[in-house]
Amino acid sequence: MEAGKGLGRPAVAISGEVERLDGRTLSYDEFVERYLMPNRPVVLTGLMDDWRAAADWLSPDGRGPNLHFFADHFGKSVVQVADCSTKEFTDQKRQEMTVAEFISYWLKLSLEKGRSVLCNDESKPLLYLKDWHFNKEYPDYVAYTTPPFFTDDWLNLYLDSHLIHRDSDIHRDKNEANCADYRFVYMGPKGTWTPLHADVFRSYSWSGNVCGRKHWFFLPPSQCQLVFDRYLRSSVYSIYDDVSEKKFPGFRKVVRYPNDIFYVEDTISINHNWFNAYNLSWVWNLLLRDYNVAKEYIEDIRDICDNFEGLCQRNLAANTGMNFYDFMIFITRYTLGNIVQLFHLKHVEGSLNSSVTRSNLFIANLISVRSVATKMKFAEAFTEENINSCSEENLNAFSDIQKIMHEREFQDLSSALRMTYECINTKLKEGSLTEITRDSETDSAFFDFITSLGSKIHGPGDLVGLIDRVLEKTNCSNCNINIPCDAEPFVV
Ligand SMILES: O=C(O)CCC(=O)C(=O)O
Repeated sequence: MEAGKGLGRPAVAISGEVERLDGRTLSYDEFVERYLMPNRPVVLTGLMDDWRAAADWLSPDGRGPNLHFFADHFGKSVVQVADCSTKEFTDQKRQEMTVAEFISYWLKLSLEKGRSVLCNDESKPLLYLKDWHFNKEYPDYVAYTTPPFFTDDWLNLYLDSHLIHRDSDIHRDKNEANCADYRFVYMGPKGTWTPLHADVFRSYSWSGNVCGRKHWFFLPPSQCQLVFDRYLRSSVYSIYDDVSEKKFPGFRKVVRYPNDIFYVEDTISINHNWFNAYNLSWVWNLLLRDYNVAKEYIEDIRDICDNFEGLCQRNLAANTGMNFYDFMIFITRYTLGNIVQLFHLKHVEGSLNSSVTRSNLFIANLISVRSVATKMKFAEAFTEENINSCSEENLNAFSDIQKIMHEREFQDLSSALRMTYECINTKLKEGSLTEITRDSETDSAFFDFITSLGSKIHGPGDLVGLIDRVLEKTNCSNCNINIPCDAEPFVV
């Protein structure tokens, strides 16, 4: 979308094209520079040819979805299905059903003739299977491999080994399927759609269409305010709607829909949400914004609360999916994982200079965390008093470096990081992979190294100090690595 002019008010103009190119001809460096860092959308082709899903999930003539295949192989899975005809709060109304039930609905629908696509009969449900954690449920099937451009994915790498919440009262009901990961399958008949939104944690999103075509509308950050109500709480639901000017005073659209807008088709797609060094700050900015809203909401009961901060954090976890302590644990472990990798490059492979590109990735990560942790220092949740009254589970999970290093879940994260960056490195064509072997001598050298840096992290300030000491010890303090920490996320 682009800004339009005229009638004295800025308008959301639906026009413009997203760049399109062959992903096989793009290097990782170019991808970072041209798309990831400036936060620019792109269509990359040629990256799904060897996916098993691209063969199994299509009908024999290759034109539509192979619905029977889903019913036969995955029919018992219980999934979330949205009814695109029914709004519920700010989203579409959802229900649970089995894949077999959904496929049977879809097959019946396909038999109906003459359905208009965008002006569908609103009295009938129009069902869209969403947010299916397919990969988690069927890991052995290996439906696809994530293209290397999208593998620097801190969110899913972390969730493969860690729970997002530590607090027992939060994690009982929240850690389950919803937080299992952010790798999804979406599938729906033509006409299904998703309301205007910004993604979870303001993460990046990639989507691979296994079957059919979708239209995407992207709203650049500079235009975001045009789709919100005057309190910046809710946004326009559907860009096709007649939007009330009273409710959304900024919204006026100038429509120039692409010619092929009506040719959307039955689709199956794989969608991941992910964040990394280039957009970590968006996650913190969102948490801080939502925290302030949550706090303001209960400010009048502050005086009668035993643990006001704890209540704010619980509400934040419930509303946003993560709270400040969850995030602190996450960035601490990510930091330690990156330090482990740097250490190995230095001590096992001999010198950082022999693997400059790879070490730059780890250093860039540390610099990004440092920048965010610097902002976090000022949050009320991290005052001495509030840290001391946060739960043991939370405190232990970010404070005791030695203990963390010995945990199985941390070691799994660390190995996953190594494999990920080796894979990115291969894409960078830096040279052959060097196997990192763990032996007791290296382990003890590493523990000496980490102990020399300090053994406790009592909050974001200590994390900043730790990163500074690592950068100093590895002679990277003056590395010239470009991490834009404050680009803005897109609304989709
Ligand atoms: O594919 C869709 O319908 C929307 C997916 C989505 O919401 C996203 O990836 O952000």
